[in-house]
Amino acid sequence: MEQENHTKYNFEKLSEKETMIAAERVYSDLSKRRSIREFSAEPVSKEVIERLILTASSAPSGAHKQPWTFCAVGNPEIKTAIREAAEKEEYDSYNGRMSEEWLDDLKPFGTNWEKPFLEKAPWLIIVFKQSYGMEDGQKKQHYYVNESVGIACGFLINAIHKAGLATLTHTPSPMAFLSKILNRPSNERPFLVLPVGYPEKGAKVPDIERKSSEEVIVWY
Ligand code: IYR
Repeated sequence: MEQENHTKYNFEKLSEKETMIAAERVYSDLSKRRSIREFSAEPVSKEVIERLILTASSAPSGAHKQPWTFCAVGNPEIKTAIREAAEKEEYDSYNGRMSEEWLDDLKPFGTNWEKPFLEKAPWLIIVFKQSYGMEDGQKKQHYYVNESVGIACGFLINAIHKAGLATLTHTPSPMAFLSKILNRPSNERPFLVLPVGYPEKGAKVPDIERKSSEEVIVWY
């Protein structure tokens, strides 16, 4: 079926050899990415953050609704308010809300209720999912919202790494305080907090291993 609104896709085909080299390169580069919890206060320009968010927003989404809002917070007072509210929730989580098994699973990562990176990192990108759209006061349906926003966050994490910066997928729980502080409309729900910046000099990361191809792939 010919679709009138379709336009030619400019696809650049690589040779088989170039494809293998490219796949190896992307694996080697992305497998060096690590979640960072110790951020330096070194600034990152607004222009850089804008490019990273536009990359995230180029992700595929259900019916191309792009059901996301990225709040980029560089304002120190707002970062402080977010830190204080997040730590309040995290304190309760670490002291009663999380199960023994959960706390045990987190021991190797050395996490606790204190979240200094929420103030120190030059930017916090707070990702909101739009459960439905709002156009001229009318509710508009969105589709596969969690999948779409999850994919966009994957693009964002990749872009942050490729731009030579670091991040952390932070999920304070519950996250309703973010809607309040950032004054978001009721069709939006907080999805993920990503502090973005440079790692602190000498920052350490847990010594982890990743699952092998045998453990994660089933070939048919
Ligand atoms: N949200 C808490 C707890 C936490 C939970 C998981 I699962 C992690 O992988 C890491 C932390 C926190 O940010 O500390």
